[in-house]
Amino acid sequence: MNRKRIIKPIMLLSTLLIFAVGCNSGISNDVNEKTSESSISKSTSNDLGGLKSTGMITSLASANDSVFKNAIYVSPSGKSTNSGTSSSPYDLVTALSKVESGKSTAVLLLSGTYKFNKQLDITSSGTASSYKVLKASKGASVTLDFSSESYSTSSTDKNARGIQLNGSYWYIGGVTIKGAADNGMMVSGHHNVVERCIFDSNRDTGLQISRSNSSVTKNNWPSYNYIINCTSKNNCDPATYENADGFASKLTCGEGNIFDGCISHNNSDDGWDLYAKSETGAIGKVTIRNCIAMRNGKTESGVSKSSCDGNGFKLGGGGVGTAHSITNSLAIENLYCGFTDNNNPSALSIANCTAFDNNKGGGKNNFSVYRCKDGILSNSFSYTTNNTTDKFVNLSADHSVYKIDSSWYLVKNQTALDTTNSSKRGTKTSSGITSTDFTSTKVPSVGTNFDSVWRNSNGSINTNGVGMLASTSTYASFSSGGNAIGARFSSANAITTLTINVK
Ligand SMILES: [Ca+2]
Ligand SMILES: [Ca+2]
Ligand SMILES: [Ca+2]
Repeated sequence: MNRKRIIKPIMLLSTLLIFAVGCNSGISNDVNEKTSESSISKSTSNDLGGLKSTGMITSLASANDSVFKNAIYVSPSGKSTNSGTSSSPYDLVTALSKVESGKSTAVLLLSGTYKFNKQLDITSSGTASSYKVLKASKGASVTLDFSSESYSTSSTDKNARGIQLNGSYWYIGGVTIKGAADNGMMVSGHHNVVERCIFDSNRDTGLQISRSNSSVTKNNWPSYNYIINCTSKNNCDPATYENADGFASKLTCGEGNIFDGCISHNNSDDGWDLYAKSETGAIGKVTIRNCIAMRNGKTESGVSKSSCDGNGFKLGGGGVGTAHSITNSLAIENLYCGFTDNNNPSALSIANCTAFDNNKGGGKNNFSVYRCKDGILSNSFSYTTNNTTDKFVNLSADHSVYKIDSSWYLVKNQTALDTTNSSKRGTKTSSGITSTDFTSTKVPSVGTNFDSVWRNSNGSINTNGVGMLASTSTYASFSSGGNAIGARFSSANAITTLTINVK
Protein backbone atom coordinates (compact mmCIF):
# COMPACT_ATOMS: atom_id res chain seq x y z
CA MET A 1 0.00 0.00 0.00
CA ASN A 2 1.32 3.42 -0.78
CA ARG A 3 1.50 5.91 2.03
CA LYS A 4 0.68 9.27 0.60
CA ARG A 5 -0.29 12.14 2.79
CA ILE A 6 -3.71 13.38 1.93
CA ILE A 7 -3.64 16.65 3.67
CA LYS A 8 -0.41 18.57 3.50
CA PRO A 9 0.22 21.11 6.18
CA ILE A 10 0.74 24.76 5.43
CA MET A 11 1.87 26.41 8.59
CA LEU A 12 1.02 30.06 8.61
CA LEU A 13 1.80 31.22 12.08
CA SER A 14 3.25 28.63 14.30
CA THR A 15 4.70 25.21 14.50
CA LEU A 16 2.28 24.43 17.29
CA LEU A 17 -0.09 22.59 15.04
CA ILE A 18 1.36 19.98 12.77
CA PHE A 19 -1.11 17.84 10.91
CA ALA A 20 -0.08 14.65 9.23
CA VAL A 21 -2.86 12.33 8.25
CA GLY A 22 -1.92 8.91 6.99
CA CYS A 23 -4.17 7.06 4.63
CA ASN A 24 -2.83 3.59 4.15
CA SER A 25 -5.75 2.08 5.97
CA GLY A 26 -8.82 2.97 7.92
CA ILE A 27 -6.80 3.00 11.11
CA SER A 28 -3.66 5.03 10.65
CA ASN A 29 -1.76 7.98 12.01
CA ASP A 30 -3.82 10.20 14.19
CA VAL A 31 -3.59 13.92 13.75
CA ASN A 32 -0.39 14.98 15.43
CA GLU A 33 0.20 18.18 17.24
CA LYS A 34 3.45 19.27 18.75
CA THR A 35 1.62 19.57 22.03
CA SER A 36 0.10 16.15 21.64
CA GLU A 37 -2.37 14.88 24.15
CA SER A 38 -0.20 11.89 24.87
CA SER A 39 2.63 14.17 25.93
CA ILE A 40 0.57 15.90 28.57
CA SER A 41 2.14 14.98 31.86
CA LYS A 42 1.69 16.12 35.38
CA SER A 43 4.04 19.01 34.74
CA THR A 44 2.96 20.08 31.27
CA SER A 45 -0.36 21.62 30.52
CA ASN A 46 -2.04 22.01 27.18
CA ASP A 47 -2.17 25.71 26.34
CA LEU A 48 -2.67 27.34 22.97
CA GLY A 49 1.00 28.20 23.18
CA GLY A 50 0.78 31.96 23.06
CA LEU A 51 -1.64 32.10 20.16
CA LYS A 52 -4.55 34.38 20.95
CA SER A 53 -6.90 32.11 19.04
CA THR A 54 -6.85 29.43 16.39
CA GLY A 55 -8.84 28.21 13.40
CA MET A 56 -8.71 26.16 10.23
CA ILE A 57 -9.73 26.43 6.59
CA THR A 58 -8.97 24.36 3.50
CA SER A 59 -7.30 25.44 0.28
CA LEU A 60 -10.71 25.09 -1.40
CA ALA A 61 -12.62 27.35 1.02
CA SER A 62 -12.65 30.25 -1.43
CA ALA A 63 -11.50 28.48 -4.60
CA ASN A 64 -12.61 29.73 -7.99
CA ASP A 65 -14.55 27.29 -10.18
CA SER A 66 -11.61 27.17 -12.60
CA VAL A 67 -9.62 25.19 -10.00
CA PHE A 68 -11.77 22.18 -10.88
CA LYS A 69 -10.61 21.11 -14.34
CA ASN A 70 -13.14 18.38 -14.83
CA ALA A 71 -16.22 19.99 -13.27
CA ILE A 72 -19.85 19.79 -14.22
CA TYR A 73 -22.50 22.32 -13.21
CA VAL A 74 -25.94 21.71 -11.78
CA SER A 75 -28.91 23.92 -11.07
CA PRO A 76 -32.36 23.37 -9.53
CA SER A 77 -33.85 23.49 -13.04
CA GLY A 78 -31.03 21.52 -14.67
CA LYS A 79 -31.78 18.58 -16.98
CA SER A 80 -30.19 15.22 -17.63
CA THR A 81 -30.20 16.05 -21.36
CA ASN A 82 -28.13 19.21 -20.87
CA SER A 83 -24.35 19.29 -21.32
CA GLY A 84 -23.25 20.11 -17.77
CA THR A 85 -21.81 23.55 -18.49
CA SER A 86 -22.78 26.56 -16.38
CA SER A 87 -25.17 27.67 -19.14
CA SER A 88 -26.54 24.14 -19.68
CA PRO A 89 -26.46 22.56 -16.22
CA TYR A 90 -27.47 19.06 -15.23
CA ASP A 91 -29.81 18.16 -12.41
CA LEU A 92 -27.92 17.04 -9.29
CA VAL A 93 -28.83 13.33 -9.50
CA THR A 94 -27.53 13.12 -13.07
CA ALA A 95 -24.35 14.98 -12.17
CA LEU A 96 -23.66 12.76 -9.17
CA SER A 97 -24.09 9.67 -11.34
CA LYS A 98 -21.42 11.01 -13.71
CA VAL A 99 -19.01 11.51 -10.80
CA GLU A 100 -19.87 8.11 -9.38
CA SER A 101 -19.04 6.49 -12.74
CA GLY A 102 -15.79 8.45 -13.10
CA LYS A 103 -16.85 10.73 -16.00
CA SER A 104 -16.23 13.81 -13.85
CA THR A 105 -14.62 14.61 -10.49
CA ALA A 106 -16.44 17.74 -9.37
CA VAL A 107 -20.04 18.91 -9.16
CA LEU A 108 -20.48 22.67 -8.81
CA LEU A 109 -23.91 23.79 -7.66
CA LEU A 110 -25.41 27.01 -8.99
CA SER A 111 -27.58 29.11 -6.68
CA GLY A 112 -31.04 28.01 -5.66
CA THR A 113 -33.08 25.54 -3.64
CA TYR A 114 -32.84 21.93 -4.77
CA LYS A 115 -35.81 19.84 -3.58
CA PHE A 116 -35.62 16.11 -2.94
CA ASN A 117 -38.09 13.63 -1.53
CA LYS A 118 -35.50 10.89 -1.10
CA GLN A 119 -31.96 10.35 0.15
CA LEU A 120 -28.89 11.01 -2.00
CA ASP A 121 -26.38 8.17 -1.69
CA ILE A 122 -22.74 8.71 -2.52
CA THR A 123 -20.77 5.48 -2.78
CA SER A 124 -17.73 6.07 -5.01
CA SER A 125 -14.42 7.34 -3.67
CA GLY A 126 -11.74 9.76 -4.70
CA THR A 127 -8.11 9.38 -3.76
CA ALA A 128 -5.64 11.30 -1.63
CA SER A 129 -4.26 12.97 -4.74
CA SER A 130 -7.66 13.57 -6.37
CA TYR A 131 -10.60 14.29 -4.14
CA LYS A 132 -14.11 14.14 -5.54
CA VAL A 133 -15.98 17.39 -5.02
CA LEU A 134 -19.54 18.50 -4.35
CA LYS A 135 -19.62 22.20 -3.63
CA ALA A 136 -21.37 25.45 -4.25
CA SER A 137 -20.13 27.28 -7.32
CA LYS A 138 -18.04 30.30 -6.30
CA GLY A 139 -20.37 32.82 -4.66
CA ALA A 140 -23.51 30.67 -5.05
CA SER A 141 -26.14 30.29 -2.32
CA VAL A 142 -27.22 26.65 -2.32
CA THR A 143 -29.86 24.80 -0.28
CA LEU A 144 -30.61 21.10 -0.57
CA ASP A 145 -34.13 20.81 0.81
CA PHE A 146 -35.23 17.34 1.88
CA SER A 147 -38.28 18.46 3.83
CA SER A 148 -40.66 16.54 1.56
CA GLU A 149 -39.18 13.22 2.70
CA SER A 150 -41.86 11.34 4.60
CA TYR A 151 -41.33 10.82 8.33
CA SER A 152 -42.32 7.78 10.30
CA THR A 153 -42.75 8.24 14.03
CA SER A 154 -43.07 4.50 14.66
CA SER A 155 -40.16 3.25 12.50
CA THR A 156 -37.60 6.03 12.73
CA ASP A 157 -34.84 3.73 11.48
CA LYS A 158 -36.61 3.71 8.11
CA ASN A 159 -36.48 7.48 7.75
CA ALA A 160 -34.36 8.79 4.88
CA ARG A 161 -31.34 11.01 5.36
CA GLY A 162 -30.28 13.94 3.22
CA ILE A 163 -26.87 12.75 2.05
CA GLN A 164 -25.55 9.31 2.94
CA LEU A 165 -21.81 9.53 2.27
CA ASN A 166 -20.35 6.03 2.09
CA GLY A 167 -17.47 7.05 -0.17
CA SER A 168 -14.06 8.34 0.91
CA TYR A 169 -11.94 11.30 -0.16
CA TRP A 170 -14.87 13.59 -0.90
CA TYR A 171 -14.85 17.34 -0.35
CA ILE A 172 -18.32 18.75 0.29
CA GLY A 173 -18.53 22.50 0.73
CA GLY A 174 -20.79 25.51 0.96
CA VAL A 175 -24.22 23.92 0.96
CA THR A 176 -27.15 24.12 3.37
CA ILE A 177 -28.86 20.78 4.01
CA LYS A 178 -32.27 21.08 5.57
CA GLY A 179 -35.38 19.19 6.49
CA ALA A 180 -34.19 15.60 6.05
CA ALA A 181 -36.33 12.93 7.75
CA ASP A 182 -33.21 11.65 9.51
CA ASN A 183 -29.62 13.03 9.48
CA GLY A 184 -28.93 15.93 7.18
CA MET A 185 -25.70 14.13 6.37
CA MET A 186 -24.36 10.80 7.55
CA VAL A 187 -20.63 10.39 6.98
CA SER A 188 -19.73 6.69 6.85
CA GLY A 189 -16.56 6.74 4.75
CA HIS A 190 -13.00 7.90 5.44
CA HIS A 191 -10.88 10.99 4.82
CA ASN A 192 -13.80 13.15 3.77
CA VAL A 193 -13.79 16.92 4.33
CA VAL A 194 -17.02 18.85 4.92
CA GLU A 195 -16.52 22.62 5.05
CA ARG A 196 -18.81 25.62 5.47
CA CYS A 197 -21.99 23.57 5.30
CA ILE A 198 -25.12 24.33 7.32
CA PHE A 199 -27.38 21.60 8.71
CA ASP A 200 -30.75 23.11 9.44
CA SER A 201 -33.99 21.66 10.82
CA ASN A 202 -33.29 18.04 10.00
CA ARG A 203 -35.35 15.44 11.84
CA ASP A 204 -32.37 13.74 13.47
CA THR A 205 -28.75 14.84 14.08
CA GLY A 206 -27.55 17.45 11.59
CA LEU A 207 -24.25 15.75 10.74
CA GLN A 208 -23.44 12.33 12.14
CA ILE A 209 -20.34 10.17 11.73
CA SER A 210 -21.24 6.48 12.16
CA ARG A 211 -21.09 3.30 10.11
CA SER A 212 -23.65 2.99 7.31
CA ASN A 213 -25.12 -0.30 8.50
CA SER A 214 -24.65 -3.03 11.08
CA SER A 215 -22.63 -5.27 8.76
CA VAL A 216 -19.69 -2.83 8.71
CA THR A 217 -16.95 -4.24 10.96
CA LYS A 218 -14.97 -2.14 13.40
CA ASN A 219 -11.85 -1.84 11.22
CA ASN A 220 -14.01 -0.06 8.65
CA TRP A 221 -15.81 2.34 10.92
CA PRO A 222 -15.61 5.87 9.44
CA SER A 223 -12.27 7.54 10.16
CA TYR A 224 -10.22 10.67 9.56
CA ASN A 225 -13.12 12.83 8.48
CA TYR A 226 -12.71 16.60 8.96
CA ILE A 227 -15.76 18.75 9.64
CA ILE A 228 -14.62 22.36 9.31
CA ASN A 229 -16.45 25.65 9.97
CA CYS A 230 -19.90 24.12 9.68
CA THR A 231 -23.05 25.17 11.56
CA SER A 232 -25.83 22.88 12.75
CA LYS A 233 -29.06 24.26 14.19
CA ASN A 234 -32.68 23.52 14.91
CA ASN A 235 -32.33 19.83 14.27
CA CYS A 236 -35.14 18.09 16.14
CA ASP A 237 -36.58 14.57 15.96
CA PRO A 238 -40.36 14.78 16.32
CA ALA A 239 -40.68 11.14 17.45
CA THR A 240 -38.80 11.58 20.73
CA TYR A 241 -36.95 14.93 20.79
CA GLU A 242 -34.06 13.08 22.42
CA ASN A 243 -31.93 12.07 19.43
CA ALA A 244 -31.29 15.10 17.28
CA ASP A 245 -27.87 16.55 18.09
CA GLY A 246 -26.16 19.26 16.11
CA PHE A 247 -23.09 17.12 15.48
CA ALA A 248 -22.38 13.54 16.49
CA SER A 249 -19.47 11.18 16.09
CA LYS A 250 -20.94 8.32 17.98
CA LEU A 251 -21.79 4.64 18.37
CA THR A 252 -19.67 3.24 15.55
CA CYS A 253 -16.98 5.69 14.40
CA GLY A 254 -13.27 5.01 14.01
CA GLU A 255 -10.14 7.00 14.73
CA GLY A 256 -9.20 10.52 13.73
CA ASN A 257 -12.50 12.31 13.21
CA ILE A 258 -12.17 16.05 13.79
CA PHE A 259 -14.56 18.96 14.25
CA ASP A 260 -12.91 22.36 13.87
CA GLY A 261 -14.64 25.74 13.84
CA CYS A 262 -18.17 24.38 14.07
CA ILE A 263 -21.18 26.00 15.77
CA SER A 264 -24.04 23.88 17.09
CA HIS A 265 -27.07 25.68 18.48
CA ASN A 266 -30.70 25.18 19.32
CA ASN A 267 -30.81 21.47 18.59
CA SER A 268 -33.36 19.44 20.53
CA ASP A 269 -30.84 17.08 22.10
CA ASP A 270 -27.10 17.83 22.45
CA GLY A 271 -24.71 20.21 20.72
CA TRP A 272 -22.16 17.42 20.24
CA ASP A 273 -22.64 13.76 21.11
CA LEU A 274 -19.79 11.22 21.32
CA TYR A 275 -21.91 8.46 22.82
CA ALA A 276 -20.70 4.86 22.78
CA LYS A 277 -22.35 1.70 24.04
CA SER A 278 -21.11 -1.61 25.36
CA GLU A 279 -22.80 -3.69 22.65
CA THR A 280 -20.55 -2.21 19.96
CA GLY A 281 -17.62 -1.12 22.14
CA ALA A 282 -15.38 1.91 22.26
CA ILE A 283 -15.33 4.40 19.40
CA GLY A 284 -12.19 6.08 18.03
CA LYS A 285 -10.78 9.23 19.50
CA VAL A 286 -12.66 12.36 18.43
CA THR A 287 -11.02 15.79 18.43
CA ILE A 288 -13.12 18.92 18.87
CA ARG A 289 -11.46 22.30 18.65
CA ASN A 290 -12.44 25.91 18.07
CA CYS A 291 -16.12 25.01 18.41
CA ILE A 292 -19.23 26.51 20.06
CA ALA A 293 -22.22 24.64 21.52
CA MET A 294 -25.04 27.01 22.40
CA ARG A 295 -28.64 26.85 23.62
CA ASN A 296 -29.06 23.16 22.89
CA GLY A 297 -32.03 21.37 24.41
CA LYS A 298 -34.46 23.84 22.91
CA THR A 299 -35.06 24.87 19.30
CA GLU A 300 -35.20 28.47 18.13
CA SER A 301 -38.97 28.26 18.16
CA GLY A 302 -38.87 27.17 21.81
CA VAL A 303 -39.60 23.47 21.36
CA SER A 304 -38.23 21.47 24.30
CA LYS A 305 -39.37 18.29 26.06
CA SER A 306 -38.25 16.54 29.22
CA SER A 307 -36.51 13.99 26.98
CA CYS A 308 -34.16 16.61 25.51
CA ASP A 309 -30.66 16.07 26.94
CA GLY A 310 -29.59 19.63 26.27
CA ASN A 311 -25.85 19.23 26.82
CA GLY A 312 -23.36 21.43 25.02
CA PHE A 313 -20.57 18.88 24.62
CA LYS A 314 -21.48 15.30 25.54
CA LEU A 315 -18.10 13.62 25.55
CA GLY A 316 -18.89 9.93 25.82
CA GLY A 317 -21.38 7.49 27.21
CA GLY A 318 -22.34 4.06 28.25
CA GLY A 319 -19.34 3.46 30.50
CA VAL A 320 -17.31 2.71 27.39
CA GLY A 321 -14.11 4.73 27.37
CA THR A 322 -12.27 6.77 24.78
CA ALA A 323 -9.85 9.60 25.62
CA HIS A 324 -11.37 12.31 23.45
CA SER A 325 -9.87 15.78 23.22
CA ILE A 326 -11.59 19.16 23.26
CA THR A 327 -9.65 22.40 22.93
CA ASN A 328 -10.52 26.09 22.62
CA SER A 329 -14.24 25.55 22.73
CA LEU A 330 -17.18 27.37 24.29
CA ALA A 331 -20.36 25.90 25.78
CA ILE A 332 -22.84 28.71 26.23
CA GLU A 333 -26.39 28.86 27.58
CA ASN A 334 -27.17 25.20 27.03
CA LEU A 335 -30.20 23.79 28.80
CA TYR A 336 -28.20 21.43 31.00
CA CYS A 337 -24.45 20.67 31.18
CA GLY A 338 -21.90 22.68 29.24
CA PHE A 339 -19.36 19.84 29.21
CA THR A 340 -20.12 16.34 30.45
CA ASP A 341 -18.10 13.12 30.43
CA ASN A 342 -21.47 11.33 30.38
CA ASN A 343 -19.91 8.30 32.06
CA ASN A 344 -16.90 8.08 29.78
CA PRO A 345 -14.33 6.35 32.03
CA SER A 346 -11.25 7.34 29.97
CA ALA A 347 -8.89 10.28 30.25
CA LEU A 348 -10.62 13.16 28.51
CA SER A 349 -8.50 16.21 27.73
CA ILE A 350 -10.26 19.55 28.15
CA ALA A 351 -8.06 22.56 27.38
CA ASN A 352 -8.79 26.26 26.93
CA CYS A 353 -12.52 25.69 27.29
CA THR A 354 -15.18 28.03 28.67
CA ALA A 355 -18.46 26.94 30.23
CA PHE A 356 -20.54 30.12 30.04
CA ASP A 357 -23.82 30.17 31.90
CA ASN A 358 -25.13 26.72 31.07
CA ASN A 359 -27.68 24.85 33.21
CA LYS A 360 -30.51 27.06 31.99
CA GLY A 361 -32.89 24.22 32.85
CA GLY A 362 -31.58 23.81 36.41
CA GLY A 363 -30.10 20.95 38.40
CA LYS A 364 -27.02 20.33 36.23
CA ASN A 365 -23.46 21.64 35.94
CA ASN A 366 -21.37 23.89 33.74
CA PHE A 367 -18.68 21.22 33.91
CA SER A 368 -19.76 17.70 34.86
CA VAL A 369 -16.52 15.75 34.60
CA TYR A 370 -16.18 13.19 37.33
CA ARG A 371 -15.99 9.72 35.82
CA CYS A 372 -13.14 10.02 33.33
CA LYS A 373 -10.19 8.55 35.20
CA ASP A 374 -6.92 10.48 34.77
CA GLY A 375 -8.59 13.18 32.72
CA ILE A 376 -7.05 16.62 32.52
CA LEU A 377 -8.60 20.05 32.67
CA SER A 378 -6.33 22.95 31.78
CA ASN A 379 -6.62 26.67 31.12
CA SER A 380 -10.39 26.54 31.43
CA PHE A 381 -13.06 28.33 33.41
CA SER A 382 -16.67 28.47 34.40
CA TYR A 383 -19.03 31.44 34.48
CA THR A 384 -22.56 31.40 35.87
CA THR A 385 -25.39 33.80 36.56
CA ASN A 386 -27.51 31.20 38.35
CA ASN A 387 -25.00 29.90 40.91
CA THR A 388 -24.32 26.67 39.04
CA THR A 389 -21.85 24.27 40.65
CA ASP A 390 -19.11 22.45 38.77
CA LYS A 391 -18.28 18.81 39.40
CA PHE A 392 -14.77 17.44 38.97
CA VAL A 393 -13.52 14.11 40.29
CA ASN A 394 -10.84 11.70 39.12
CA LEU A 395 -8.83 14.17 37.14
CA SER A 396 -6.07 16.71 37.38
CA ALA A 397 -6.35 20.38 36.60
CA ASP A 398 -4.20 23.43 36.17
CA HIS A 399 -4.66 27.11 35.48
CA SER A 400 -8.41 26.84 35.77
CA VAL A 401 -11.20 28.57 37.69
CA TYR A 402 -14.47 27.00 38.74
CA LYS A 403 -17.30 27.23 41.25
CA ILE A 404 -18.80 24.89 43.82
CA ASP A 405 -21.44 25.63 46.41
CA SER A 406 -21.31 29.39 45.84
CA SER A 407 -17.52 29.50 46.27
CA TRP A 408 -14.89 30.08 43.62
CA TYR A 409 -11.72 28.02 43.40
CA LEU A 410 -8.64 28.28 41.29
CA VAL A 411 -6.05 25.67 40.53
CA LYS A 412 -2.77 27.01 39.31
CA ASN A 413 -0.23 24.25 39.07
CA GLN A 414 -1.06 20.68 38.22
CA THR A 415 -3.23 19.33 41.01
CA ALA A 416 -5.40 16.33 41.53
CA LEU A 417 -8.88 17.76 41.56
CA ASP A 418 -11.80 16.32 43.50
CA THR A 419 -14.68 18.64 44.28
CA THR A 420 -16.07 16.10 46.74
CA ASN A 421 -12.91 16.40 48.88
CA SER A 422 -12.34 19.79 50.53
CA SER A 423 -8.56 19.28 50.49
CA LYS A 424 -8.45 18.66 46.74
CA ARG A 425 -10.36 21.62 45.44
CA GLY A 426 -7.49 23.98 44.73
CA THR A 427 -7.41 27.44 46.31
CA LYS A 428 -10.54 29.20 47.42
CA THR A 429 -10.67 32.71 46.01
CA SER A 430 -12.86 35.70 46.62
CA SER A 431 -12.45 36.84 43.03
CA GLY A 432 -14.20 34.41 40.72
CA ILE A 433 -15.32 35.07 37.18
CA THR A 434 -17.83 37.91 36.96
CA SER A 435 -19.39 39.78 34.08
CA THR A 436 -16.70 42.45 34.32
CA ASP A 437 -14.07 39.88 33.31
CA PHE A 438 -15.50 39.71 29.80
CA THR A 439 -15.24 41.91 26.75
CA SER A 440 -18.98 41.25 26.42
CA THR A 441 -21.61 39.07 28.07
CA LYS A 442 -24.36 40.18 25.69
CA VAL A 443 -25.20 37.01 23.79
CA PRO A 444 -27.23 37.86 20.67
CA SER A 445 -30.90 36.89 20.88
CA VAL A 446 -32.41 33.59 19.74
CA GLY A 447 -33.02 33.76 16.00
CA THR A 448 -29.77 35.57 15.23
CA ASN A 449 -27.98 34.15 12.20
CA PHE A 450 -24.91 33.03 14.15
CA ASP A 451 -23.35 31.41 11.08
CA SER A 452 -23.08 34.91 9.71
CA VAL A 453 -22.71 37.10 12.81
CA TRP A 454 -20.20 34.89 14.63
CA ARG A 455 -17.83 34.11 11.76
CA ASN A 456 -15.00 35.92 10.06
CA SER A 457 -15.16 36.19 6.27
CA ASN A 458 -12.83 33.18 6.01
CA GLY A 459 -15.35 31.06 7.94
CA SER A 460 -13.49 30.83 11.26
CA ILE A 461 -15.31 31.79 14.45
CA ASN A 462 -15.34 35.26 16.02
CA THR A 463 -17.85 36.01 18.79
CA ASN A 464 -17.02 39.71 18.69
CA GLY A 465 -15.95 39.57 22.32
CA VAL A 466 -18.92 37.64 23.70
CA GLY A 467 -17.66 35.16 26.30
CA MET A 468 -14.05 36.27 25.72
CA LEU A 469 -11.98 37.45 28.69
CA ALA A 470 -11.13 41.14 28.48
CA SER A 471 -7.49 42.14 28.61
CA THR A 472 -8.26 43.85 31.93
CA SER A 473 -9.37 40.59 33.56
CA THR A 474 -7.21 39.03 36.27
CA TYR A 475 -7.45 35.84 34.25
CA ALA A 476 -6.25 37.33 30.95
CA SER A 477 -2.74 36.25 31.89
CA PHE A 478 -3.56 33.26 34.11
CA SER A 479 -2.95 30.45 31.58
CA SER A 480 0.06 28.15 31.80
CA GLY A 481 1.62 30.18 28.99
CA GLY A 482 0.73 33.52 30.59
CA ASN A 483 -2.26 34.17 28.35
CA ALA A 484 -6.01 34.20 28.80
CA ILE A 485 -7.66 31.05 30.05
CA GLY A 486 -10.77 29.78 28.33
CA ALA A 487 -11.82 29.76 24.69
CA ARG A 488 -10.60 32.52 22.41
CA PHE A 489 -12.14 33.50 19.09
CA SER A 490 -11.30 36.72 17.35
CA SER A 491 -10.79 38.49 14.03
CA ALA A 492 -7.13 37.48 14.27
CA ASN A 493 -7.42 33.71 14.50
CA ALA A 494 -4.19 31.91 13.66
CA ILE A 495 -5.42 29.87 10.72
CA THR A 496 -4.07 26.48 9.70
CA THR A 497 -4.77 25.67 6.05
CA LEU A 498 -5.31 22.12 4.83
CA THR A 499 -4.49 21.51 1.20
CA ILE A 500 -7.07 19.36 -0.57
CA ASN A 501 -5.79 17.90 -3.85
CA VAL A 502 -8.19 18.04 -6.79
CA LYS A 503 -7.97 17.43 -10.50
CA1 LIG B 1 -31.40 8.20 12.89
CA1 LIG C 1 -30.53 11.93 24.00
CA1 LIG D 1 -27.68 13.12 22.02
